[in-house]
Amino acid sequence: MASKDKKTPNTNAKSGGKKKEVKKETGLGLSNKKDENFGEWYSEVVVSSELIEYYDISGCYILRPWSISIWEAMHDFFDAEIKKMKIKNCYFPLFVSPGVLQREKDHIEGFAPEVAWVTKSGSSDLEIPIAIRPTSETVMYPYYSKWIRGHRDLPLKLNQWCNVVRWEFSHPTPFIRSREFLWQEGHTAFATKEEADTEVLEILELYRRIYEEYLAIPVIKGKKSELEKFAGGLYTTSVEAFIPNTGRGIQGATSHCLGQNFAKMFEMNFENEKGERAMVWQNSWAYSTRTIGVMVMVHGDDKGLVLPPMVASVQVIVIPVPYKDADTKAIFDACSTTANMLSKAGFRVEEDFRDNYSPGWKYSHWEMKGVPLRIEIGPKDVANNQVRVVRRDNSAKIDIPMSTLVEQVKDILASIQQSLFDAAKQKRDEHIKVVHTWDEFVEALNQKKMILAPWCDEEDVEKDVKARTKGEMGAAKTLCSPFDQPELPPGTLCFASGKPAKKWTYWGRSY
Ligand code: 86X
Repeated sequence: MASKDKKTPNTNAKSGGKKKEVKKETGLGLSNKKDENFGEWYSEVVVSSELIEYYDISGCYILRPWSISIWEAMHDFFDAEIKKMKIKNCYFPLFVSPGVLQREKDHIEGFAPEVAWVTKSGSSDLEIPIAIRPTSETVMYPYYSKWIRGHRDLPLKLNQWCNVVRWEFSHPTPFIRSREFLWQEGHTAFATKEEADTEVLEILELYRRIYEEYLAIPVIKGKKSELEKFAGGLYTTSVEAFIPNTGRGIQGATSHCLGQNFAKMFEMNFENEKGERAMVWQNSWAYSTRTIGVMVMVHGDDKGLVLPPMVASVQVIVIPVPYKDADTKAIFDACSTTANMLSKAGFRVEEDFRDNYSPGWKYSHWEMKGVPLRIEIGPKDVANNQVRVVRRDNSAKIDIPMSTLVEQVKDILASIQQSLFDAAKQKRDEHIKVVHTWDEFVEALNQKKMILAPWCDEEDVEKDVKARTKGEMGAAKTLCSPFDQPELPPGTLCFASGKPAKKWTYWGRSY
C-alpha cells in the first residue's frame, strides 16, 4: 500500500488509538460496525469519507469539499424553486444588538442560554456586547417594518443562505447537532392569512422533495403539537425522518406560519386597499446542514458513506486496473474515453489515475466516500470493448459494452436512487407501530419504534407522557400529527389519557 505521502496531521480530536491510525493510513475501511456501535460508526464514517474534519472547538466541524458539494446540490434545487415563487435572496448581518434581540423577549427567554456573545475587541471590552445570530427574526423584522408601508409593498418574500450559532450544551454530533451550522432561512410577509397558509405548504413540499427525491429518505409531513411548535409562531409544520439504528425521529425541516405575533412586536403594518391600517401575516422556514447527517445515518453502511446519485458530486468513478504485462497505455486511454463519453452525456464522472495507490485501495477509498458507481477497466475489458460496472448500494457487478454504456449508466443510477429510497422506506415502515394503549406504547418505545397513536391533543397529557417516559434514553415526545390521517373511528380513545381521541399523532424519542 503506497501511503507514505499521505501524512495525516495528528489534530483529529477523535483519534489517538493506534489501531485507528493504521486504518486511516491504509484506507482499508471502518473499525466500527453500523449495527454494533452506531455512534462510533457515525463519528468514524463522517471523517473517513472526508465529509468533515474535527475541530478544536467542541461542536464545530470543518465541512470539507465532499460535504459542501452535497449542500450545493440541495441548494441549487431549492434556490431555483424559491426563485420561481418570486422569493428573493438577501443577506443580513451576523451580529445582533442586545436591544433588538430583547424585543422579542417572550420567546427568546427559553433560548437565551444558547446565545453566543462577542464581548471584546482585542483586549478591550466592548461598550455594549454584541450577540451572534441564532436565527434572524430580530435582525430582519425592524427593516421589514421600515420597508412595508402600503399593500403594494406586499408580499415581501426574502430568503438568506447563511450560518447561525446556537451554543448547545447537549452532546454535539456532526451535522445533527452542531454549534454553528449552515441553513437557509426564509422570512415572508403577506397581506392575508390565506396567502401565508398556502406558502407554508408550498415550502414544506420543497422540503419533502429535498429529502425524498434528492436524499432518498422518506419523510412524514405534518403539524407540530402546541408544545413542540415554534413558540413565537401560530403553527409549525415539519417533515419528520426516522433513524432506524437509534429508533429516533428527527425533525428534517420546518415551515412556520408566524401569524401576526411578530407583526405586533415589530410594528409591521400597512395601509390596506380600503385605506385602513392592518398587520401583516408572516411565515418563516428553514432547512440546515442537518439534512446531510440524516443522509449519512440512513444510507451509510459498514464500508462507509452511500451517496444517492442526485447529490453525489462524483456519480461515477473510473479506475484503471493495469496488470504487469498488459498494455497500460491502452487501459488508461480506455478510461479517459469512457470518462469523456459519460461526462459529455451529463454524468458527474472522475478518473482515479493516481499511481501511488493500488486498484484495491482505490475501490475501498471510493466505497468509503460513497460514490454510487465504480467502473473498472482492465486488459480483458479493453480487448472486449467493454467495462465492468460495480454498484455501491448492493455490490452488483455487470459487464457493459461501450456501445450501450451511456443508456445503461443512466438506468443504473436511476435504479440506485430508487433502491435507496425503497430500502429506507421499508426499514422505516418496519419501525412504525400503531398502538391504542399505554402498555402497547411503552413496549413499542422499548423496541425503538416510531409510534402512531390516537391522542386527545391535550398539552398536559403530552407533558405527562414525557414525564412518564423519562430515562437514560430520553423521553418520548410528539413528532407530528401527519397531514395524511388514517381513519379515526368514533369512540377511539387517547392511548395516554383515555379521553376521546382527536387525531393520530406520531410519537417517539427524537434528536
Ligand atoms: C426558533 C424559528 C425559525 C427562522 C425557524 O425555525 C425557521 C427560520 N427561525 C427558530 N429558534 C429561535 O427562535 C431561537 C432563538 C434564540 Cl435567541 C436561540 F438562541 C435559539 C433559537 N433556536 C430556535
